Amino acid sequence: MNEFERVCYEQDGFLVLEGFLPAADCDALQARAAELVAGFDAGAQRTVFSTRDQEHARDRYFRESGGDIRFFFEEEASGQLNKIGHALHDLDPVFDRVSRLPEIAALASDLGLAEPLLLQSMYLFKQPRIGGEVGWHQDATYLRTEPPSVTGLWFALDDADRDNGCLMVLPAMHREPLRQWFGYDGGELVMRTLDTPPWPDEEPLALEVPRGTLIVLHGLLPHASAPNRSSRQRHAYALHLIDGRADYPADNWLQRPNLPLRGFA
Ligand SMILES: O=C(O)CCC(=O)C(=O)O
Repeated sequence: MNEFERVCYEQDGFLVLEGFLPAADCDALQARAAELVAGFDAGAQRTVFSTRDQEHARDRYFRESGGDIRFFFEEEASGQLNKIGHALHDLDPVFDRVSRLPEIAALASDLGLAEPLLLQSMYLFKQPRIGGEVGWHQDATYLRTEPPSVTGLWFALDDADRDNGCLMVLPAMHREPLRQWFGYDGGELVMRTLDTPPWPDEEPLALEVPRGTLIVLHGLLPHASAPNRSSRQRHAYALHLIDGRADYPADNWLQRPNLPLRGFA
């Protein structure tokens, strides 16, 4: 990251780095995701979820996904995958290798993460005509440290544009406070509103980017994506980093009791 990029990131709360991830690595992630999907028994999982305490099983499957590789379906299209998460980067050798490329480690250091930890990874499918929208949110809602440090790295594995649901951002809005918080209150997962004013009436910016682009997202920057209305898939890989110097409260939804967090080493 050069000085100009650093200033842009500080001003805007996001940074677009075209050509960051080589085509061979995009290919490797897509091929590996396809293998993981081929090995996943969706029928068996549906059986688990169709028991009497379906909600309970589904909830537990999500709660424990922070330290595992789990498969999540589209809400409005049964049987269609939405994403795989949330510890691909530690449990799968291909995702581990790409997530810990020296170029990513160098970028994390440039971003000011003195003790970077790879907290969460997601393979996002956004299937043709099926992939649903992702509503406006700040990543710090889901991954909170004190002080805030979460930083999103979003890799386009396909060309992304308005038609297939590219990322959208509200530039410079990372200076706004955290609006919502999602985590444990006692044993329950809750969404809590912290700050009520609506988002300022700004035109969102659609980040149309070619395959291999890395978009860096400040943890407080509001972002979203529209449904995929095209006949083209829009796969992406998202990695979320935190700084090990910050406190990671035990009421965050993502907990990894059996899988210690690792950096780039
Ligand atoms: O890929 C998307 O559509 C949204 C991803 C996202 O919000 C994230 O990685 O934090």
